[in-house]
Amino acid sequence: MAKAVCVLKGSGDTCGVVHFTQEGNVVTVKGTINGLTDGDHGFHIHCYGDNTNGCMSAGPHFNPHNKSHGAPGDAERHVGDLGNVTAKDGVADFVITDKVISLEGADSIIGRTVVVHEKADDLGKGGNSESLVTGNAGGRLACGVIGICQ
Ligand SMILES: [Cu+2]
Ligand SMILES: [Zn+2]
Repeated sequence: MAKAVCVLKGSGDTCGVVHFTQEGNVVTVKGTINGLTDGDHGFHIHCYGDNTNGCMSAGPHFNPHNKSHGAPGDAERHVGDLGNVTAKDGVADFVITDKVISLEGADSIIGRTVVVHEKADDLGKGGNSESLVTGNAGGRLACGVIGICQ
């Protein structure tokens, strides 16, 4: 079973850890993120495993098939579109399963970056052009590069 991990850090108080495990084509994403305002926060895999200029260097959403931004369950989505995580009392504790991201092959997310955002991801339904690119999820609170783990 393939496994990966990501430690999220940012310039503010937001931090967390996300674990990825893959069995067949199903990837389970299990994480805890602290220091969030209550409610939904966009949660994506961004293209580059580059944090040299903080979370901005991670580039846009991981999109190897040149699609528009969408919800995790949509056919039209970026590979990196994992929707939102929801915080309560400052903490988001979540388990997501997804068949579009992978820990191997052309759609592998290894060496790319997890980003948690300031605002909710509108899942491509915001009615403006930015919605189809970023989901209007706003600033990047914390991020980390996804690495192989034991
Ligand atoms: Cu993002
Ligand atoms: Zn996207």
